[in-house]
Amino acid sequence: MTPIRIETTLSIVKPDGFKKRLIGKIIQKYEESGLTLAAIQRFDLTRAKAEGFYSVHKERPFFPSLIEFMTSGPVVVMAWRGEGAIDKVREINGATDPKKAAPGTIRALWGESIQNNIVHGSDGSGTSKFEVSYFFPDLR
Ligand code: IDP
Ligand code: MG
Repeated sequence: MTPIRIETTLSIVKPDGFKKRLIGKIIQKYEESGLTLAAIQRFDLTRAKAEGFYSVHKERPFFPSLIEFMTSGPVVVMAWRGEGAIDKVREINGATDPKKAAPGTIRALWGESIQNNIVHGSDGSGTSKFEVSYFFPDLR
């Protein structure tokens, strides 16, 4: 039997998702997948906070625009916990580009562009640890 791996991963409802009032629908999708909410908070990200979060992308051409976008309105940051939580959240979110995202995923349903794609999800166990503690340093 494969051992059960309980993970905690970070999801963000980005400013486009917040403006479209999708918070409830997004939470419902994660809950229906069996994941459990471990932390949630609304933030108005400062430029510095957004830049630190996306620092792996700082040399990419889209970085300035991404920071503009992420600071354009409130976000809702959540930690979700459960078996295989990292992959589950990324599956529910769908591919980065909404046009390439599988039908029924959050990005396919509501995303408008490769940048304005409604949600974030951590991409691995290293990044999830960094990202969860970046927003929820006291979570255990
Ligand atoms: P991910 O969110 O699916 O993990 P990443 O490649 O890590 O995708 O990119 C982080 C975020 O940067 C994306 O979710 C999206 O908002 C934005 N982004 C990624 N690639 C592009 C691009 O080519 N043009 C504009 N924005 C992009
Ligand atoms: Mg990523």
